[in-house]
Amino acid sequence: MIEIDGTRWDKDRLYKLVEERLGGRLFLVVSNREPYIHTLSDGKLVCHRPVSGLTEALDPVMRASKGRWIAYGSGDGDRQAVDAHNRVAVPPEKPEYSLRRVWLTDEEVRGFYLGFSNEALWPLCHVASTAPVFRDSDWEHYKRANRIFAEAVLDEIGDKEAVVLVQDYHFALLSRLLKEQKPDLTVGQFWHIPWPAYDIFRTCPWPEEILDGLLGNDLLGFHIRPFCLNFMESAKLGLETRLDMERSAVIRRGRPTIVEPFPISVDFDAIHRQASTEEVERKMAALRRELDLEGKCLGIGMDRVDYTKGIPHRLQALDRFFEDNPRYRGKVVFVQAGMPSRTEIDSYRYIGQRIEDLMTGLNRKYATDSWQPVVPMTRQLSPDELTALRRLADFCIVSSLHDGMNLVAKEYIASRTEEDGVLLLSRFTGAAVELPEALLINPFATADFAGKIKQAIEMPLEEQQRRMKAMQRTVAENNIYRWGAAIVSRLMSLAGG
Ligand code: GDG
Repeated sequence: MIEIDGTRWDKDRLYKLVEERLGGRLFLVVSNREPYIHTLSDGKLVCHRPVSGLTEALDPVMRASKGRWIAYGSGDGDRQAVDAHNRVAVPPEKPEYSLRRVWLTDEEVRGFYLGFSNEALWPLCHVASTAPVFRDSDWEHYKRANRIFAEAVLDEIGDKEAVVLVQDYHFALLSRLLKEQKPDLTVGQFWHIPWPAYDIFRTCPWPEEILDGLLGNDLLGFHIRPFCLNFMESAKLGLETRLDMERSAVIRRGRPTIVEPFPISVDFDAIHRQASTEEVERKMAALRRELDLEGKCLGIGMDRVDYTKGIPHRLQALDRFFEDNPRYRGKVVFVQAGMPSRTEIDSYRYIGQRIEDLMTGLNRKYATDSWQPVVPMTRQLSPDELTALRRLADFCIVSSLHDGMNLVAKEYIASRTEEDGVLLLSRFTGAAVELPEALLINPFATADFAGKIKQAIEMPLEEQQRRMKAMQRTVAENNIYRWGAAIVSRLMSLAGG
């Protein structure tokens, strides 16, 4: 459980917490994606910072700890930017910590990242009607990549006392590998996606290895309690372990792994501030013209194109809504924004095609000369344009079939400077646990879902504001820095700090 106090957390407070609690230990973060990436543009090295809430949250932790971040070097300029130890000091404008890059061959990336991580573990954990693909060769690459990362982490640590925080499902085996070499390390891991029930999990051909790998951690975090309980049950049924429910721990060979929820979030204040800037207002005016929104109600969906996000289900519900409510034809516009992702994988190309077909079908069925019900927006939108869309939208649909947390929902809430707007949120997201004031939907129940779209459009302003204000309080208080503070301080307490 989160043990830090409930008052507002920000970058500076998180920085101080790390300074006070870390002592002389080295702090390391491991993730597949890097916080800074170097690319070559006309032969010149350019450094970018990919937009990511996780990088924002861990940035103060890394700056305060002067630590090391270990990640896969994916940029075409990455090798040129590092020193002989594969390190580069970041942030480039004012270096405060060090990024250690790990190199993987194209074949290793295919097997480890696209293969086992995203074609096996991702569908396995999401139980989203897309069958996992378990290839022996992907598993071999996954094990190998975990070993490559472990070697880099151990090389960085040397004989120092250290605390390691591992990110996500790409590294189920890493913590055990670290602990085998250095039993005194303190290692924690945050698993950003759900954990399924044991009956589902055991369809994986290597359940023992994965469970044992994760039990190399001193601390294992999930977004919400049900995922922790699923994991604990898998550990109990799948391995020789003992559960200590009072401590929320799994004991394996006498050593405990504490399993606790840490609901991730967004930088509420930063999004809220950005939403009020003139630049965002200019983008709003441009989008209003582009979409011809005068006198119309706007709904948005904004997701990575992924079969877990329930995008076809929302389009079917919209179809049903226009079918049942002809008077709203010509009056409601739905923008489906979102970048294609993982397109090297067949199931992602199929879902992209299915979404396109459904949108074309809807527009063919209802569009008139002057109105189109669904507007696909697949172009790369700038952060200002994304915020402008969120501010313009009278309602936002998040219809995941299963989702660890879902940050799109929290970003919509943080962007609502007028404290209005309606969030339709799938019951099957982690976010639904924290946001009961949203209009909760079951994406599979099309008729009910369509009814909720109508309810959103017709919701009186007063009710919108009552719900939105409550959700804003929740997200502002439980922001990304509170998540960072909770997980880092829990890890430090296990390290004895
Ligand atoms: C995993 C878990 C968990 C989306 N479309 C565009 C775009 N986005 C941004 C959103 C948001 C992020 O991507 C998506 O975050 P989510 O949390 O919704 O989903 P996943 O990517 O599946 O993340 C999830 C998360 O990890 C954190 O732990 O919440 O449950 O699945 O920030 O705004 N950004 C841009 N263009 C887009 O078209 N630039």
